[in-house]
Amino acid sequence: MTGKHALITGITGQDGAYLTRFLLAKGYQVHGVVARRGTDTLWRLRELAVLDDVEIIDADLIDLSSLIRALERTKAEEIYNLAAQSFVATSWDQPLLTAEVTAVGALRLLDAVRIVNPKARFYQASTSEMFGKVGQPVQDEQTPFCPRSPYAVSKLFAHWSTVNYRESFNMHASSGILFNHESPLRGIEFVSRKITDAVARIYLGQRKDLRLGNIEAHRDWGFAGDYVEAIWAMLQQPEPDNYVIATGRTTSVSEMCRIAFSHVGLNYEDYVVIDPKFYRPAEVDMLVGDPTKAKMKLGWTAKTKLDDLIKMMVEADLRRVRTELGRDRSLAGHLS
Ligand code: NDP
Ligand code: GDR
Repeated sequence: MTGKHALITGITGQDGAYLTRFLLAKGYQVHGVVARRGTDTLWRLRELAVLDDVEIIDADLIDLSSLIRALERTKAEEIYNLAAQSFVATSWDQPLLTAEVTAVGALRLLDAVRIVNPKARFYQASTSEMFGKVGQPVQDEQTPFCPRSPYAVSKLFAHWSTVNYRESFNMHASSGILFNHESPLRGIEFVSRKITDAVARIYLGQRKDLRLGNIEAHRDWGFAGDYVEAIWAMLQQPEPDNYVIATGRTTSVSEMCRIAFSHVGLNYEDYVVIDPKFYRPAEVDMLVGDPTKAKMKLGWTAKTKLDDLIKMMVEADLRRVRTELGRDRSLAGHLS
């Protein structure tokens, strides 16, 4: 048990929830930055049964003084910057908000760490989207960046800011270049969860079809529960660095549909409808990462196979939809 204090921004997101559970199991005291919202954003922490074990701190990546107060109060030795406007499609509709949170927000937090405790260890959630229009078939830490969305441009700013603070101020600031990772806690707007939720609803008679954009896009998909272990391992290294975290395999969106629908005995081609509304102004066609450095230096490899991940997600969505239907039926019973 470490007894260390960790501060997580983006604790209410998918990775925040898994990282919280992982750090608590290691004996950390976990503090989470939560931005003020009109709706309840704590459902993932509840679902993993960790909400009661963390300290929630009201702060926002847009507000420097709130970040300074959070760092002063928690005296965190490890800071994980997971917060972002993280949905690529939205970044074309809200490019300035995306830059403010995802790019400048990371710099604000780096600067707050520099002011409060420059000896603390810092993790930046970088992304394979920074590779964008890729120049080489498999991407590693040396691959040139070519971002294709306001989101990716913002993440690249945050990545270079992390490297710059490492080099300028000798801070232990690491950047994890993570490829796509999914789970039953994935937001419904991302394609994997959109598919598994639709599979559950179609199978249970709640929906007739699933409308998607470019199903020929390929991604290197892993399980979020595995990826947070790599995030933690980066901050345990003697020196800060950049690491690609990936499975090394790429799969198309259409193949993901095939796996998900076949889990309930359906053929995806009978249900998937292509809707140009979901095409992006500029697409990242194909990503596949080379995680060799992570294996050599962190001892990390992706454990969960894509088939098992998709089955886990379909099963979770079937449970959710059945619960929803049960609730609706009992409400209808009360009203009749
Ligand atoms: P999510 O979208 O699930 O979570 C994003 C988090 O950021 C949420 O907790 C959100 O809070 C928080 N947030 C948004 N704006 C602010 C703000 N202004 N101040 C404070 N918090 C804010 O993302 P994931 O968990 O999937 O990803 C975690 C990080 O890793 C993100 O930075 C993402 O860009 C990056 N990444 C993700 C990958 C993936 O495949 N999942 C791959 C590579 C990188 P709220 O709940 O209130 O909206
Ligand atoms: P991505 O994930 O953009 O890679 O970013 P997303 O699941 O949104 O898209 C993956 C691919 O699927 C194609 N696609 C669709 N996507 C969505 N969301 N909805 C659709 O209907 C649809 N149809 C086809 C997309 O065009 C794309 O090619 C995720 C986020 O978590 C980022 O924060 C993170 O940095 C990267 O992964 C790595």
